Amino acid sequence: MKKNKIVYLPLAVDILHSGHLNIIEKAKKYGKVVIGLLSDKAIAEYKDLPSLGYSERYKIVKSVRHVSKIVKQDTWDYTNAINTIQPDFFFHGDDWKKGIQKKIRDNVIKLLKKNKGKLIEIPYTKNISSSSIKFNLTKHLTPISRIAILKRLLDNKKLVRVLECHSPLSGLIVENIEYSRGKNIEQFDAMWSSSLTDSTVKGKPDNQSLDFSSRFNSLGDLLDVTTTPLIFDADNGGRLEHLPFSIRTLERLGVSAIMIEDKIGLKKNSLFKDQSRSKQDSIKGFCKKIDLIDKTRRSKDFLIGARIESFILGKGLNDSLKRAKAYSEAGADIILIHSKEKNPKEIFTFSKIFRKTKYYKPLVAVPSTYSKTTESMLIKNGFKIVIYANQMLRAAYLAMEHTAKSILKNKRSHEIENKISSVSKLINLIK
Ligand code: SPV
Ligand code: MG
Repeated sequence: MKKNKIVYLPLAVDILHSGHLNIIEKAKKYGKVVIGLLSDKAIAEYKDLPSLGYSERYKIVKSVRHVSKIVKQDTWDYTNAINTIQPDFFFHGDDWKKGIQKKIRDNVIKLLKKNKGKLIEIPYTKNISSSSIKFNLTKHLTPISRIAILKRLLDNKKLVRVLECHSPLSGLIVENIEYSRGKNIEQFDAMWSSSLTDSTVKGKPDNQSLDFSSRFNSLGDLLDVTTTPLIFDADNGGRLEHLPFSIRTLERLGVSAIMIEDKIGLKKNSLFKDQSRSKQDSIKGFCKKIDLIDKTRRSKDFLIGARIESFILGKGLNDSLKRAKAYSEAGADIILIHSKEKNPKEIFTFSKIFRKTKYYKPLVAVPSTYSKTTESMLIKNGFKIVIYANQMLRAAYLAMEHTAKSILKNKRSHEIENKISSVSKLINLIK
């Protein structure tokens, strides 16, 4: 080790492996090793949340032999670290020369030059990575560790992106689908188990004809083959006496959150135009349900979602704000402000006021009718969760209808073959 020289080495260390130890070993030859440990928030900007939170990763890295110091690296911009630490050497993998990290690299070179530091790039090791280890580990995820993921996502992501799943197959799609935007890989963070699409799959109306036991059965099948966290749409939660049993089942299955809506009587889907026979629960009545869930849940990682139907029922802003305050005080962890307007004006006005109060809880939007609203608009207007509540089933329904018609029309399946999945793709998915 060279005396008095400082080496800065930014790392995520999702899972500590020999690749990290090799780099640290190398860095030590140049001087005192200072690790810039990326925070959960910084990691979540580009990748999945790390399996272990910052404080756990901190403890692990601190115990590594040649690490002299750890500083929190809360962004991917190293300006602050370089200016304050003034490292003689800056270590980084050589996989950042292209793509969106290139800009960050150029900035590091510029800053190092000013401080007379030197950049040392280490060849990227392909055979070992936290991601591949993590892939193997997630196969052994327990329901308890699965429940906690949603809360961590909420703490560390700008927006938690949720898509409806109505079957294990749709769950596998939601879990595996990716979109590359530069170096950034976009994915869905969680699944929504919708009363509307669960009912539709069974050919029943969305009015609680489909009881919880049959929904829980299907849910078990979905959770068996996926690892993504799930939010369960529990309508109004059902009878108070039955609620604790539902909570037990949901927690045992590994569900991360229950969403209950403040309606009573025979339920009708909120997107129906005519809501004249739908009634809203009293604030007191609904708070009782929230309180009961709070007392029943075994872990605070299992989140309580309160869904306000005031806009759906034409009650307006003041009623929705009054309810949000009460539900938040009663123990709701997240608040869904529902709307069936064509634009998000009313929910944005709600958010603008509610987020300034001390009762603020992360807000959920369901942009089914106001589907032009982008995720960046939701973030700008204070929303933390977006639920795309029914699109997977709507897509499947249309495709199936189209296929059935084509076979009838052409008296063979040839004409539709290039519009439907190959059999081998299906076989590969489930092998
Ligand atoms: C669902 O998906 O079942 C919902 C959302 O409850 S909505 O259909 O908009 O009421
Ligand atoms: Mg529903």
